[in-house]
Amino acid sequence: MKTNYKHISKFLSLILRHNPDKIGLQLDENGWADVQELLLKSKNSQPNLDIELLKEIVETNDKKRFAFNEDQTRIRANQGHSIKIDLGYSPKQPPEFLYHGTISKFMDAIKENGLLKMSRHHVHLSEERETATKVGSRRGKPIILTIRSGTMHMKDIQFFQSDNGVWLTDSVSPEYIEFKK
Ligand code: HQG
Repeated sequence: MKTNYKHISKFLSLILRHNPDKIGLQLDENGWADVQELLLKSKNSQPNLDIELLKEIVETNDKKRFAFNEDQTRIRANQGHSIKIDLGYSPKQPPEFLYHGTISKFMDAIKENGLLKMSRHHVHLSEERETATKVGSRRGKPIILTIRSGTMHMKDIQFFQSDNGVWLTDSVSPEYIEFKK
């Protein structure tokens, strides 16, 4: 991602996931913002952001963090919100195993309490170990936990998959996590 994109992508994450109020933007209950309103209200802090650049960022963003509605009049973040919105994802059967990347300083708490959603809406899990490794590496030397998602699903614990492929669930109790001895 070009540096400028990265900067604007971070700005969009902040506005569309955490603090739309920062630029006086309103999201609807499903997290959608009006594209024209977003562009207008972003002018001060992001003078380079126009509809063409926005489209390019939505298309090329490394994690497909954002999505347009069908006629491209509205935009939202695919996941990762801390504000309360309903993404409208339907429950879905997960694969037998999913992965979560974390770091050693959290391990005692995770062994004790399992995975908690912390400041986000859900616990985020990946289908690929490699993705989980990248997620963990944001904080330090990654530790990859294998989650028995198939067993959880059999116990009626719900999973959702975001439009960019991230698996979401409410929490993962320690009994469903494979800890290396
Ligand atoms: C840890 C990024 C103590 C958890 C990534 C993680 C991902 C606990 C941190 C997405 C815990 C929360 C999500 C417990 C979990 N005690 N620590 N009981 N349970 N933790 O950022 O999964 O760039 O909210 O292991 O790439 O790291 O934003 O979650 O280290 O896809 O698009 O608490 O965010 O995507 O951190 O990352 P986060 P995450 P974006």
